[in-house]
Amino acid sequence: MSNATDAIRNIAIAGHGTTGKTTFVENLLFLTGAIPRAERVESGKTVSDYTDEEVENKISFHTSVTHLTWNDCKVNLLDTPGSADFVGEVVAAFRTAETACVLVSGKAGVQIETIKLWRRLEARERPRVVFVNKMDEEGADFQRVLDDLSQKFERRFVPVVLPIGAGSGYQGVVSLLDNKAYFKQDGAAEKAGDIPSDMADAVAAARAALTEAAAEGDDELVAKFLEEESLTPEEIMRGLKNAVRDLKVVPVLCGAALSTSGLAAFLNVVTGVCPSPLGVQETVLDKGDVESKVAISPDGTFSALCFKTTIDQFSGKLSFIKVITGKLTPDTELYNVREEKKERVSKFYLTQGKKLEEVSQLVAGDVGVIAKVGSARTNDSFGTPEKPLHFKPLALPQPVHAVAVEGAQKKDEDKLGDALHKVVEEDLTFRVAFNGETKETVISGMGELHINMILNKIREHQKIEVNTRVPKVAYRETITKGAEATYRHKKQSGGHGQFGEVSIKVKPLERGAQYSFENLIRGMAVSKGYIPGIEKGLHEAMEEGFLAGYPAVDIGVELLDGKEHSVDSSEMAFKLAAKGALKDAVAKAGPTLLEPVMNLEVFIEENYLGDVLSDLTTKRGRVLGQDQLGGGIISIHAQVPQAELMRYSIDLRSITSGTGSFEMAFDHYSPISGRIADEVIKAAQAEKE
Ligand SMILES: Nc1nc2c(ncn2[C@@H]2O[C@H](COP(=O)(O)OP(=O)(O)O)[C@@H](O)[C@H]2O)c(=O)[nH]1
Ligand SMILES: [Mg+2]
Repeated sequence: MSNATDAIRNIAIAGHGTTGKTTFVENLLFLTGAIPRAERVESGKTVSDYTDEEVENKISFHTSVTHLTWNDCKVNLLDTPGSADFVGEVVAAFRTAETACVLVSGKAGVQIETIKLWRRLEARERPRVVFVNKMDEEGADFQRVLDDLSQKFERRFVPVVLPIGAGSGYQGVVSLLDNKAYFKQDGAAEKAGDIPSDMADAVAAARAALTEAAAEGDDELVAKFLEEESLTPEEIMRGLKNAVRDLKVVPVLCGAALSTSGLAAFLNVVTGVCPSPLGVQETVLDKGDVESKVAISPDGTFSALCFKTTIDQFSGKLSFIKVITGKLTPDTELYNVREEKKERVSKFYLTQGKKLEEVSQLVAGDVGVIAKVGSARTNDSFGTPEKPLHFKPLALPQPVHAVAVEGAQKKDEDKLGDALHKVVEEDLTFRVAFNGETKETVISGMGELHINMILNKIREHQKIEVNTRVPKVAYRETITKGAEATYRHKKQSGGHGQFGEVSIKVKPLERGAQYSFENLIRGMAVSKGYIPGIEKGLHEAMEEGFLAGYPAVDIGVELLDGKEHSVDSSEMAFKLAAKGALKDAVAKAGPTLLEPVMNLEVFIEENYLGDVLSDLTTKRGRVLGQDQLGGGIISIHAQVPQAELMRYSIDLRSITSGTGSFEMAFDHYSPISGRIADEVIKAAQAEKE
């Protein structure tokens, strides 16, 4: 096997849940002799679904990395999870692989997650191929799926294989690239043979279409094709390679992964048509966030990016890296660019699922694992102190599901905190935050499944009980009109008294402006030395809130006047006077609560539209628009108060029988009044008591 960068192919295997990705990878490993036999997902023994939670649930939660050899190329396969709960793992795979293979079911065609991951691939401008799987299932229809793809996505889809039969009559595929038929053999590799005679016309037509598409990948070939109306097989390969790299063409294949069918043709496309890492541009962030590019190349000093971290009970911390320039050898000094720290790394590995295979070098473009590198975190760049390249980190979507957690027993709190922070190191879509306002530890992630997986793992490994509840909403308080107040703080107790008087004016500021302070006192009414005390008092009052104990925002304060006493005045007295003045002024200024409002995008199948919309209405949502994404899939844009979305992951699942999914991000704060505000204030008072 060649170790050269141009002989590597990194392929992310992505698709809607249960389209057969894990089975596909398993059978590719089997076909190429990397494993002696292919296991079924249901057995819990596949190479790429190996964690306890995957074995137990029979679905993929993590991206796992496997590799095989075909046509003298090293092919790295990154098997990704299909569920939106684990999108972070998918994004990491898309960042790492030069090509994505999108699996769709021959029966179901394009599904909701297919659309969502396609959009991510478009944003990354990643070359891709489509594999139409499960051609052996009743109802599978290659042409229908092809039409479905063309209708939903603005790309040119070109078949490079044709199925022989479908459903129970499915026998294998015809490869248009080498003009051979590959017949499926149950439990064994496919058998090459002649193209069935009744398919001659269909094959000729498909081959002509493929030739035309390939020609367009290369100006020279276009000219030749126009003249001679044909290309040699080598020319077709070359043209197709360019067309795929430039996103002019998306090759479409098909097969039945479960019976190792269609996989040889797929691997021929991977090695012959899909781009190698060599020369692919990686984005580097220079100082001041200026972006520049570095080409993947075996030349130069070693640099790499960490795209995934796992913490294994036995092997400790494993950092998955992709080498960008140079190579990693046992002599390489590893330098963590973020930490500005040198690290030792004596051993590194290739992975075959959970199996680690020690290697003596990792060359540019390859992916592997370095073990027990203390400072390494996902998104870290490694290089040399002389040339510390900081590769652009993965951009991950915002968490959509949050719960408040606490140890069932007080003594478990520290253990829980440590365990949660470990997860953060592994998983960039998972966050832990202590909310000082609500006094809650809030964890958030990409869905209920994601959060439950994490908590179950902690419960099991740490042997602690963890309680969860719906988190409190981080409300804010503000005013709606201007007002003035004067407050005198005066105490006469024994010897020294306390005296300070402050007159202020408050006015509402623009949303998001937070706070402003202006000292308008002319003359000497208050000594300069007391002004910091006044400001402190105002700050404290803003933090403590006026209605329900939430921080006040978007209030401008003008200090109009004040009085001091030559003996009894102090910074403390002015602080208390300022606090009192602000409280009195706010009470006259139409105080109101603000609630966070989220931007929501919901993806659903058409038949659930009515139910989803009416649910959004009961959640006080404002629907901004709908997009027909084609083929009965709709996306809805809406703005909805966060208070109503705390359990949306669960609600949407039940409304859409598990098919819907959504993304959301904070948008703005909006005033609330009436019954809803009263309830928030009442709840806050009850909490206080
Ligand atoms: N009939 C049929 N079933 C398949 C095929 N490929 C996968 N499956 C089954 O589909 C189910 C989901 O497969 P899995 O590989 O876990 O899908 P993933 O969620 O995309 O990784 C399993 O029961 C597989 O055995 C196929 O080509 N034909
Ligand atoms: Mg899977």
